[in-house]
Amino acid sequence: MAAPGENLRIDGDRLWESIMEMAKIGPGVAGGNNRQTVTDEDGEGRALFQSWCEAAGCSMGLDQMGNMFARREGTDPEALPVYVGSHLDTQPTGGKYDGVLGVLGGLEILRTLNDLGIKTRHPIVVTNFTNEEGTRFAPAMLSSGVFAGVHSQDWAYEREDAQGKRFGDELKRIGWRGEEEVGQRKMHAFFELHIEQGPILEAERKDIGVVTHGQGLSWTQVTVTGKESHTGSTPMPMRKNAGLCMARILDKVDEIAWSHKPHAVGAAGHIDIYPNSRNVIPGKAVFTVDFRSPDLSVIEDMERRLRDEGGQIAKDMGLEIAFEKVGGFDPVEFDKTCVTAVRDAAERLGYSHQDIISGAGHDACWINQVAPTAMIMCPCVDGLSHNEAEEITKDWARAGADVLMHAVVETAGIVE
Ligand code: HGY
Ligand code: MN
Ligand code: MN
Repeated sequence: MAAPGENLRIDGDRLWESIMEMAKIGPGVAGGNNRQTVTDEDGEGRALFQSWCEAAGCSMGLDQMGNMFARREGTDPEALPVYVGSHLDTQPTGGKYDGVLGVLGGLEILRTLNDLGIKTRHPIVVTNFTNEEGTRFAPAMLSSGVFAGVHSQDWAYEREDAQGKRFGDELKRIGWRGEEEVGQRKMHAFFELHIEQGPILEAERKDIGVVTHGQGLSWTQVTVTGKESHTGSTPMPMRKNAGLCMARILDKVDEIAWSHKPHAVGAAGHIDIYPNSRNVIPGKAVFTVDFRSPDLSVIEDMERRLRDEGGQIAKDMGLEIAFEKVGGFDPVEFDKTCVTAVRDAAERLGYSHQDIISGAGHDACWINQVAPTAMIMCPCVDGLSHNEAEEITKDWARAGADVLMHAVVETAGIVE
């Protein structure tokens, strides 16, 4: 005799169609997406998501960071809701699935429960967190961080993009700043479905990643100041080349990360050189070093070596250097009960699965500080993400959303 809901499965075609529909908003130039946070495209994507949620009978909450909360009522209005979601904003050369799979996977749960007339005791709330990517406004996971009390809202509103625009102004400009105070909502649990963004699950031929931990992240913005001068007439010994200093430090970053192999990683994705003119020795370089590891002591060692050894490189070249911590979070261990619900769901549904540590940061990493939290991952082709060529299969999406639904519904409690 099947247990209640044991044969519950989502509609994989409907989920896939919704993902493809969302992908039409803020298209990239190579088949992916450029739907950066609090841009007009982000606003359009939000409107589409809201229309789908309302069509599914949800009420929509919106807080002062633009976080969206689509609520499906439970039979016990006093019961704390089970939250499920991720983010709809993308990288400038992002894929169609990063974040979107988790938000629309949550919506697909509600659509399936509606189709089958299934009631749950706890309400279920599907969530879109604003600015998970941190590409336009650092840091990443900005709004889930405010929700979890890690950042103040005022500080978040003051974040500026490369054009000097403030996050708070842009959120208001696109019309998605709600009135609800951020972080007042209490959660019974939170689940996030996300593509792995790495190669492990595909290589191991596993449908499902049961995410037990998230590695920690550190973003240090480095500013090197030299002296602009003519690339032709300035003798080599007289040069104060900020670009060369940055290059030597980035080589050092690579060496530092390798010194903690196999798990630590390090690189700089954001690099600005000034004045960036073909015949001017760069007078200034500003870049963000991204270090990650599952081990906090390793992150701290990498940060220390960057400041010590990077500082020495600048000193030896006679240049000024400044370091500013602009983002980060400690390694995360997810809630064992929620993780078990994920693992049991994969087992029950007959999907191959393995435990995994998340290499990327996610909103769940902050929400884990205020509610029992777990994540589900699906593979992605060649482990590629933050690239317009990011790809998953419909079967992987379906499997991930099936497991998400079982973990959420089991936690929310089916009412016959
Ligand atoms: O940076 C991250 O890990 C996430 O993709 N924002
Ligand atoms: Mn993401
Ligand atoms: Mn991402």
